[in-house]
Amino acid sequence: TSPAPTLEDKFTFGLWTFGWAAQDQFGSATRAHVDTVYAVEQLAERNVYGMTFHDDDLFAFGSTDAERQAEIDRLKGALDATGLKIPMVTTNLFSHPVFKDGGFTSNDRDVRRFAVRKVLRNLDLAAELGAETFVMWGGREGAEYDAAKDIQGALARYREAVNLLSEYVLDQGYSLRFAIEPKPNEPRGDILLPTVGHALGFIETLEHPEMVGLNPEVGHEQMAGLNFTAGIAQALDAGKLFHIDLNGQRGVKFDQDLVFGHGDLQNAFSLVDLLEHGGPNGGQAYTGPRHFDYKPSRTEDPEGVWRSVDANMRMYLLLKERAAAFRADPEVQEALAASKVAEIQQPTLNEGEGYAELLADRSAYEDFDAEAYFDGKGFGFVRLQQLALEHLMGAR
Ligand code: ASC
Ligand code: MN
Ligand code: MN
Ligand code: MN
Repeated sequence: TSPAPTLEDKFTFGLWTFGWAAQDQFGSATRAHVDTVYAVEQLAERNVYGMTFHDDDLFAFGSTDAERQAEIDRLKGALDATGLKIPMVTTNLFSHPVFKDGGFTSNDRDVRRFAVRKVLRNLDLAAELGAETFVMWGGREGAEYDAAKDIQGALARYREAVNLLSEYVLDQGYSLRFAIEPKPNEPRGDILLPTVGHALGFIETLEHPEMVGLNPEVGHEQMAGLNFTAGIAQALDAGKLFHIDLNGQRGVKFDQDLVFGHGDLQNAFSLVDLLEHGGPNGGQAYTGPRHFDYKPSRTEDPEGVWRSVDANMRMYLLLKERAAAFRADPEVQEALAASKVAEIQQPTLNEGEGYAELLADRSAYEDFDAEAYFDGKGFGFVRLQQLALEHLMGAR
């Protein structure tokens, strides 16, 4: 099968992904800078829906107003010519040395004021380009040393910044929502809001929690040893999956940013099933952009880079086909029923029942024979998982 991307798939890529020149901690760049207009043309040719960027991806930090505007105008020209969209914009508060101890949460107050101003300026640009989502990845918001950072103070400053930005968006009448991107570590030893769960808790402390959701990244949760699909299900349950960063990661190690599906393939399969179908019982699905935040490996030349762009979309579409086949298989439906996967949808209490009625129900406790109940019978989860993997492998 050869599924081909369409605009309805809503695939999007960061300018910094295929644009990465592949410099790393141990070696210099292996590829040249990718021109923005050329990139927009390449994406549009592939039926990619949109592109995203950090301010500093589009115009170098420290650009004059004229240089900045020239790059914005070149981008706009390319968007007009191709129809490509900019659904998300984000701010670089991590590359310049001034942000070495963070942006919103640097111990240095002048740095914090500069960081907030940099974001305010970028919000105007995001709104001008019609973006719906404004991502905040706080890569430098953190510490290496417990003695060096007042975490409660840093969270208070993070909150202060997001509250101010929310107020600005409301006052300007922009239709932007914020999406916080968790990451446990790298580049800092420990990053604030390290997982989906930490960020969900923080959002509830904000002045405008309704304006702030999440941009979880596959590899970032997996770096913490967590099940990404399960975290996404909780984000959907909370109504907070505003955006998503798809990529690949193999286990608990440095952030690999591999092509989507080139890491934990099983988890990628269950993720696509969740995003497309809302999980086994047709719960909340995801309708936003399928955004790839990966890095073409340092070994790749320009042709390899564009192949890796295609690979992300192809992996998603192949997994989508496999997930649909899994759901449609009568044997899977039978196995799901045998495993009582739908029974989780049934409330534990009867209609109108409270604890008094439950306490009065002798069949629930006094007459419930826990020893005899299953009488040696299991749930059959392994059979179900085997069926899932056989579909994933194209064996059914
Ligand atoms: C982002 C984002 C990340 C980082 C990383 C920068 O905006 O989502 O994960 O920046 O891609 O290299
Ligand atoms: Mn307000
Ligand atoms: Mn990453
Ligand atoms: Mn990301």
